[in-house]
Amino acid sequence: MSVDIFDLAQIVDDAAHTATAIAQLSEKNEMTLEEAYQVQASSIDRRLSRGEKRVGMKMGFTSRAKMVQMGVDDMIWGRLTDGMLVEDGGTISMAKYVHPRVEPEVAFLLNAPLSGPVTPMQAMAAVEAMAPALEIIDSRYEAFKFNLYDVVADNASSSGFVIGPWCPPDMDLDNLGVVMECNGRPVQIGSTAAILGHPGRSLAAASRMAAEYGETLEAGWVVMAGGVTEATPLAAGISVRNTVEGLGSVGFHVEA
Ligand code: OOG
Ligand code: MG
Repeated sequence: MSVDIFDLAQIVDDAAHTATAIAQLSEKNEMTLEEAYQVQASSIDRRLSRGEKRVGMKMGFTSRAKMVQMGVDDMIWGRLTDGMLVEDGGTISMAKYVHPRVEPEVAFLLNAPLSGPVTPMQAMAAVEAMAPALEIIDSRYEAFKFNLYDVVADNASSSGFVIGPWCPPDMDLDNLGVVMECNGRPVQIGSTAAILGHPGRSLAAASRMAAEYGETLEAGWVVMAGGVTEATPLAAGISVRNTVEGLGSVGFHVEA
């Protein structure tokens, strides 16, 4: 039996919108990867019809640490809207999330479109600026448990993203130290090398993978390269900061 894309899109969108955990879609629905991306696209259409704007794309499972933590071995991607943007230095409320986690990332700002298979060098040539970033992920599934199809349908757990100061793309990203602190204590430490050896490879993969579903990365879009380390659970009272060597830092605060 084939799955009802619109029904499933409504289920994941309602779960995100009302911060309510749901059972894994895969328990009752056998989805193909293509159908899972269709559910994702349709759930984002619901957000766009509520007035949100598409502003970019995020990559997932581009580091070994993330694959191991979540038990998924394939790279995935999700769609970013302006409704997910959290201001650098801003505050989020736990009430708006199911069970949020945070992970240190780097973000790219594009000044030219990217479409289809490109080399990391070609991908980096479309980069206007890069920034230290934090991603707030919040799987809508109970206990933060999912398989590949579930997580793709759930927009790759996208929930919030925070972008630090944009820097010109003249630093080599192949091995920059990354330290994520909670209330001043380092909780995750890594290197940008954890992202496929160089985050430019994640950007190239984003261009290739989006094209498989007919999408072009547009000039002006933000692309999140993926978590450098595993994610850390959030709780009220925590202030998070991610510092990327040479790029600066970005942070936010969590309240009840
Ligand atoms: C899925 C999203 C993965 C990343 O950076 O690897 C991701 C999840 O872990 O819930 O955002
Ligand atoms: Mg991420």
